[in-house]
Amino acid sequence: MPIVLEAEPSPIVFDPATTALVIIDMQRDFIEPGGFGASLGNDVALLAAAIPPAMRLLDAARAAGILVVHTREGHEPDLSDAPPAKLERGEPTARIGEPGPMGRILIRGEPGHAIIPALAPRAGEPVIDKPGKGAFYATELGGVLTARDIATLLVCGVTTEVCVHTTVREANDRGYRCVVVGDACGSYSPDFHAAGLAMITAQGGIFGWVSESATVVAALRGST
Ligand code: TIU
Repeated sequence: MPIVLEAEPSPIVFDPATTALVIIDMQRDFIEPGGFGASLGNDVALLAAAIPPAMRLLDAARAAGILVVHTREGHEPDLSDAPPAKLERGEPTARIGEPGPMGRILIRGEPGHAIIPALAPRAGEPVIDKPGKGAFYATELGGVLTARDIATLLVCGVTTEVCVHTTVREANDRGYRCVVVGDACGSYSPDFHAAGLAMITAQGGIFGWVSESATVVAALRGST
């Protein structure tokens, strides 16, 4: 049954049967000290506020029976999928692939690469490993969504202006209606978080819609 969700810049009608919750990169490497995010000089504590709203969203999505997709940014241990342009970038305290307190930075299979326990994937929920910022580039995400006739994406995770934004831009160009759940997203920069959300809804919703976790949770509960 289609349901109406209050959102900016306008309400959006979506059918839970053709909707997926996509949780972007809620990994220890971004959220906890000693990982990739911290190596770039960020205060990782700024991402903590997104965790409880994302947990409530995940619970509601599971209860409503909608598809839940998790993504993880990271690379093969031999770095064969990490372009030099990414490896060489900036002046981090530890580069991708170097050892840290949670294992090698941003490498698949290392402790830091894991999704935080509070949002751990359940058996059967697709986990998309991505080498880039966007979740469609060089991944099977498009095929997963197409196979289930998904038309609308509820998107949350970290960081708002980097991997959430890149994924939403990719999805928008592929024809998906994207609802970014603002308080379930986090950024190392409050200013970029606010600007990132504003960019989604500007110009009549140039990349999609923005809503809040409580609004989405209430809508999903009403659908069951
Ligand atoms: N640095 C930063 O803000 N983000 C990333 O590098 N990746 C994600 O957003 N997942």
